[in-house]
Order: sequence, then C-alpha cells, then structure tokens
Amino acid sequence: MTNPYEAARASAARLAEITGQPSHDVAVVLGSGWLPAADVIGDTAAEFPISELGGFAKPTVAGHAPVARSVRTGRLQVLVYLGRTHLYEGHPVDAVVHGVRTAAAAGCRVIVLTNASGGINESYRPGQAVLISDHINLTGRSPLTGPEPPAGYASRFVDLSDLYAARLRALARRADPDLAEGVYVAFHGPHYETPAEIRMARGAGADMVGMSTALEAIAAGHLGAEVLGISLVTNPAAGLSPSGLDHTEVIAVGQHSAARVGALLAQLIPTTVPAEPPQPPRGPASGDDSNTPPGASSEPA
Ligand code: 8IG
Repeated sequence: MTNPYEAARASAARLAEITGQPSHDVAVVLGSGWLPAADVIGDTAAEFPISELGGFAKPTVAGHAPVARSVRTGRLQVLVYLGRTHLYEGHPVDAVVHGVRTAAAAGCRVIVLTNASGGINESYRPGQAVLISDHINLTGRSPLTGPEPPAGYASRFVDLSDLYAARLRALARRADPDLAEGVYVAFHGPHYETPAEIRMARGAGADMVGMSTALEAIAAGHLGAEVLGISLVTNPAAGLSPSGLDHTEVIAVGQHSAARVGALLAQLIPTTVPAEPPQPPRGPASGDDSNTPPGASSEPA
C-alpha cells in the first residue's frame, strides 16, 4: 500500500496534467453554504471531478460528483475544492485530509479552510463569518497517527502553536475590520451535540462548533502550509435556542450569506501570497539573452 504522502504526490501530478498548471499557490476548501464563493474567487481555468485525481474517498451522497476547480486570480493559481470529505461519512482520516495533502504537494503554501458552524458564543448572529483563531479537536483522531512520516517530511510530533496563522488573520481583518475571531471545536458527528456537550465546550473556551476543519488544519500545518480558517455561524448551538436545531434553517442562512463571504474570500486570497522578492538584475537590460538555464545560478554555490 502506498503511504498517504506518496498518494498526495500522485494526485498533485494528476492535477498538473489535468489543469496544465505545473503548480498551484493557494487552496480553498469550501464548506456547507460557501459554494457560491467558488464563482467569485477568480476565473475558472479548469473544472474536474476530484475522482480524476485519485486517492479521494467515494462520496456517500449519490447523484453529483464532487468537483474541484483551478482558478486564476491575479498572479495566483488557486485550487478550489467545492466540498470536502467528512469523518462522519465513515471515511479514514487519510481520506479526510487527502485534498489538503494534495494541495500542499501541488505547491500551495496557503490553505483556506471554510465551514459552517453552530454558534456557542452568544454574541454571534446567524450568517456571521468568524475567523478561526484556534481549535479544540474533539474528534479523537489525528491525521498523523501511525509511524513517523517518510524522509523529507516533518515529524509527527508537530507544533500547533500558530496553526491558524496570525499573519493570515491580520490580512483577513484588514479586508473586513468587523471580523470576530473565535475558537472552533470539532466533534466527530454526524449527530449534533447535546446541550451538556455544548456547555462543556463553552467552558473549555469554544466559540463555535462543527464537524470538520480541525484534521485538515493539522495535516496542512504538518506540511508547513499556513492555514486560514473562516467559519460561517449558521445556528445557535444545542441548548442555546428555544427552537432547537433545524437543518433547513441552517441551509437557508448559508445561502443568504454566501455572496457576502464569497466577496470576502475574493478580496482576501490575492493578498495571502506575497509577491516574489525582486530578483537581482541578471544580464543586459535589453532582455534575457544569457545561456543560463532557468533555475541555474550564475553565482558559485
Ligand atoms: I451548520 O451546531 C452546523 N454544523 N457539530 N454542531 C455541529 N456542527 C454544526 C452545527 C452544530 N451547526
């Protein structure tokens, strides 16, 4: 059996073939309610079923095949997943994080994880987007379970102190100064929490609750990518609303807010990867007529 890192490299190679793009710069995972954002991030260069990349779990929902897009915005090539694999579908953790590992293998140094969540912090309103400042992983799982990763990869004992990069959160607040920040607690699901579990999570410092993102963030951080997490709060968590949890309400709130959060992503993504630092001049100003092959240095090593 191939290890998950090799599988991701194979998927990244397929991605390059399918899209004609040797690498991608930023990946975006669109969670529930975020789908319309896909159309405003940039110009779609390619759209394909993720099954063509290999290594992804078979979807548990029949009917529509999950797709990804290669999107251009400015000088950046963005890999957009229009959906994700959840642990609660019964898939192995490696399948849940395969999209993120593929993105990292494709060159993405910034990974944007979006989701929909229940609000634990009672100052949050349905339809509000909140920056994830940190998480509490209550799934009981880790994408780094198993032997040490192969040579060339970081140790499985990875530091998560700045998992949701402060640099990216600052950029997001520049795009929208009203953005709140909160701690996301991930439960395994698919059932919603009991009111007692929500009281526990609140006591532990959680502001919003969901069933995704944490494992993908860990896998991305392990691969050295910077993570930006944004959660669309769509319902008060269990025990915090007199009416209880209503899935159709959750969907309606998501649809209502999608355009706004899409605009935020579209504005933010181009700022997340700094331009290459200016290169030292190499040769005559009339153009590059040197015989130096690309990537070769004219300086001694
Ligand atoms: I939308 O209240 C959404 N997703 N676990 N709890 C959990 N996931 C959610 C919730 C919620 N709301």
